[in-house]
Amino acid sequence: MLGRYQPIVVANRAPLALEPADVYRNTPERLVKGAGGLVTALSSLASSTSALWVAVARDEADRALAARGDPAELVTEDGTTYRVAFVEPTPEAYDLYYNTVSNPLLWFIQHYLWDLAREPIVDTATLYAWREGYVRVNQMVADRVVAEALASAKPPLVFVQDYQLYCVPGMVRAALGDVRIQHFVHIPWPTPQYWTILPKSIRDAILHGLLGADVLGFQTRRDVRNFLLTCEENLGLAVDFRERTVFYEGRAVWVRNYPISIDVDGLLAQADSEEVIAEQARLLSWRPEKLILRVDRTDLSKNIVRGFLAYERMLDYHQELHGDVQFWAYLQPSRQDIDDYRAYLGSVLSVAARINRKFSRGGWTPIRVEVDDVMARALAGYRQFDVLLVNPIYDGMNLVAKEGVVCNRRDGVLVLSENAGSYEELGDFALTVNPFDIDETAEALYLGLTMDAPQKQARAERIRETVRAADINRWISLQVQDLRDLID
Ligand code: GDG
Repeated sequence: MLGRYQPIVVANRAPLALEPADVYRNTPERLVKGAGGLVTALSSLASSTSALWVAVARDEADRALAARGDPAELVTEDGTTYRVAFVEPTPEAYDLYYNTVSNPLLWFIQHYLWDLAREPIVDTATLYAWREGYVRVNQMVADRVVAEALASAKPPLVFVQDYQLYCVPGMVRAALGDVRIQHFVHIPWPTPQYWTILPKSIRDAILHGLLGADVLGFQTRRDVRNFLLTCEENLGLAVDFRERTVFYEGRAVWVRNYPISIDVDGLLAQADSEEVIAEQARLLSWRPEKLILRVDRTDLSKNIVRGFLAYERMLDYHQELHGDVQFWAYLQPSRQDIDDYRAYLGSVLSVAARINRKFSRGGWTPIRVEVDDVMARALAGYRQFDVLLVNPIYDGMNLVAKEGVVCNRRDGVLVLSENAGSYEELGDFALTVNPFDIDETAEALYLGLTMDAPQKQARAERIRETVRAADINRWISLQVQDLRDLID
């Protein structure tokens, strides 16, 4: 079905990045594929159908790639070819679009992260950042999609990604009229009330923008329900909850959940690579008898500090575990140009240091924090954990939960927040927790560490089966299937 169409994938980030040559280390320039399931999934779509990828140039390295062609034909180290059309906003517009509106304003709203008694303060600067940053960059992206659609011999199929580009579907529809558009939101969709933090002009523009699509994809059923409610309550639109449809300007917009997943075979092959084997050897040189692991970006939504406080409680209650257990937090630095994020990483480090001062004895350190960005090290951790802690405050899906259990060699136990998207699929086989409750989390960590082998094996097996049955290819195929139903 896709062959009759020209797919256009639209995302903030290109699927690859340029790592410039380093004269001091004597390393050549590299074109590296972006990490994560989204790139993998959309890459298979993009390479099998010669899709075009429209992305925003974020920095000098992206601008250097943009200069290589329009669209640029780019071949990554592993031989995959991408066609990428970059839009190039001014650094000021990009900063307002990305660092003021998308992160933190929208990200904080969609993860319920604001401390509402104090923040956010909305003023004319917010409206300026929205207009001159977010809307402006969205318009540039939409214009580029429209130009490519008009230049194509085949009718376009537009796949827009995520919260940075909410206005794009409406803008593309305004220009092209009859065109098939799908938008997928990777992060949670909060309640209608929580959206009213934003000025009406902004929150309405977000809904009008999204409703330009034919199909709106979310991670979970809860997100779908919240979106339908938001359309009904905040815009007064007619909504059919059974059919999961919003009636908008004479069209029926389908709202569906497509839980994102992982490329199981690709991930397992990567976990067998030389690099991961070397990282595992390193890990085995220091690992204690019982290993608790977390792998996260240093994002406020990931709830890293409460994870440490829960572990501290567990050590308070269970002195017998002292010396035998270690909590390894493997953290990727994230958004360090935003003050709240820098401060958050500071609290993560200082809470870990306090707990280590409190309990360390002999050669034993209860928490090991590593802040780095080496995927092979995360995979080595996945292979080796006894308990994997995934306790986000709110999370769209959380792929670490899926990847970790699929790769693990010890039938390790997943401790999972009831507010992670993956809870809908994996909750029955994990030890689930309220992420705010550190006593409950402490108890779950303890249960996970002491669970008997048959029970651990049964739970891990059910998670592996669930993830295999709904892998990343299914995420894509469900979306394509719905578009096919819509077109036929
Ligand atoms: C957003 C939503 C949603 C791990 N270590 C390294 C590294 N990783 C990879 C993991 C995993 C990815 O990073 C993290 O994905 P998550 O899903 O856990 O979280 P977000 O980054 O917040 O992703 C989330 C997702 O989008 C997809 O829709 O599930 O809810 O928030 O794949 O393997 N990556 C790199 N270095 C590492 O050291 N580069």
